[in-house]
Amino acid sequence: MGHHPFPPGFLWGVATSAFQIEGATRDGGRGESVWDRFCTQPGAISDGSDGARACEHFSRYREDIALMRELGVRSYRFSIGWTRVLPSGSGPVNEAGLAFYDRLVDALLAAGIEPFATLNHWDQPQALMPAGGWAARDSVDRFVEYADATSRRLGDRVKRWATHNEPWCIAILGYENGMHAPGLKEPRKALAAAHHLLLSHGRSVPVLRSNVKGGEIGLVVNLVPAHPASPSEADRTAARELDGSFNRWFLDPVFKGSYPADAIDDRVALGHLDSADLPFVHAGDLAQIQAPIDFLGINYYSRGILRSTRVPETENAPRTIPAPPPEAMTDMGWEVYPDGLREILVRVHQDYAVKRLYVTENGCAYSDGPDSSGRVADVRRREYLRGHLLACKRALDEGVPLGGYYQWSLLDNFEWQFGYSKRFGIVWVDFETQQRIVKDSGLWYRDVIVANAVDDEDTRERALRSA
Ligand code: IFM
Repeated sequence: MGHHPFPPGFLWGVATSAFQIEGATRDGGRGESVWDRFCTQPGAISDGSDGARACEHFSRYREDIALMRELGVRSYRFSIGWTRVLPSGSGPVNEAGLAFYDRLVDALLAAGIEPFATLNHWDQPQALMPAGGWAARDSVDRFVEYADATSRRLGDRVKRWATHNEPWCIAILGYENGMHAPGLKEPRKALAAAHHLLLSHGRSVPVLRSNVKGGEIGLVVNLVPAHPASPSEADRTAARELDGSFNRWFLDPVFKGSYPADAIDDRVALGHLDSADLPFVHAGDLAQIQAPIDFLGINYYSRGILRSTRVPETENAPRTIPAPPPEAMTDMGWEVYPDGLREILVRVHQDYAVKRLYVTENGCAYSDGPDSSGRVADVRRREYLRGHLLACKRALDEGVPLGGYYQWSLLDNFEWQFGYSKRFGIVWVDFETQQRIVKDSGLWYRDVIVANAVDDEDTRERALRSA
C-alpha cells in the first residue's frame, strides 16, 4: 500500500461561489445579476429553482467557517457577488455589500483560514445586458471598475485573487449554447465575449497588483484533455479542434499573446468569423491580456473523447463512443478519469511555463444522502477525490509547480441549469431546514489534510478486510 506525502505548505482548500451558496439575493442592497434573470426564464433551470435561498450562506457564513475549521482546511476559495458591490454595474459602490465580505474575510482570518477571492464567478450585473453584456467592450471597463473597488477594500487582507472563473463557460455556454445566463445562441457574440473577458482580466491585473501588496494574482480556467476516440485522422482532428476551442483559445492569449491560428481557421470554417482578422481585437489588446500573472487556477472534472462527425460513418464506424460503465460516471454524466488531471497539469506546465498552478476546482456530483443514523456514506466521492489527489501527486513528482488543491465544493449548492438536483458537496445540505452534515468524504479529506498525505487505499477498510 502506498502512502503519498505532499510538499510542506501545500494549500488544502475548498471552493464555492457567491450565487451558488449565498442566497439573500434581495438583501443588503444587492442588484440583479444575469443569473437571477436567467432563472426566471421558463425551462432554464431543470428543477425550476433559483438562487434566492441557496445555502443561506449570507446569514450562515459563520457556521460554514466553523465547518471548514472542523475539516482543517487551510484556504477557502469563494467568489465576491459582483452585484453586491456594484448593484447596477457601475457608479457608487454598495457599502452593505462590501461590509459582508469584510465580515467574511475577517472571520476566515480569525479561524486561521486563508481567503482566496474570485471576482467573477458568472454573476455579471443584469444592468450591463442592454449594452450587450460580455459581448460589448464596455464590460471591460465595468469589470476593471469593480475589481478596483473590491480589491481596494479587501486587498489588505485577501492576498490571493482570481479575476474570472472559467471564461469558456461564461462565453460559450452563456452566449453560444444558451445553456447558461444570459442564454444567447450567438457564436459571433460568444467570441467577442471571450475576448472581452480576457481583456478585462489583463486590464485588471495591474490594478489588483497595486491594491494588493504582496498578493498573488491569476485567472481560473476549466480545461479538458481532448482524446480521439480512435487513431483515425478524422478523430484526431476532432480532438485537436476541441483542444483549440476549449483550452488553447483561453491559454494562448494569456501566455503567448495570440489566439491559436488553427482554432481561428476552425471558427472561420464554421461561419462564426468572416476571416482570420478578429474584429473585436483592437491594437494593443493582446499585450494587455498577456500581463504576467502569478498563478493559473485549473478546474478539472473529466476528459473529452472525440469522434468526428465530419466523415461518413462507414469510414469512421461506429459513430458513437461506447459509454463508460455506470460506476465510472458521476451524476453529471461525466466520466471519472483522474489521470486527465495529471495530464492537463503536466501539459500546461510544459507548454506555458506558468509560475504556479493551483487545482482551483475538482469534485463530483453524487446524490448520496443521510442514512437512518444521519451518516452520509459517499464512498464514490471519497474514491473520486483520492484518485484525483493521487493524480496531483504524480504531477508534482513530474515537476509541476502545484501549490494547492481546492475541492469543489464545500456545500451541496445551486448547480446552475440543474438547480439543486446535483450535489457536489463534501457537506450535505438539507435545502429546506438548512441543516448541514459533513459527509464521509469530508471526514476523509480532513484526515488527508492532517496527514498532508494520501493513501492508495482506505486503511480502515483494509484492516477490516484482513481481520
Ligand atoms: O458548480 C460548477 C462551478 O460553478 C464551476 N465549475 C464547475 C462546477 C460543477 O459543474
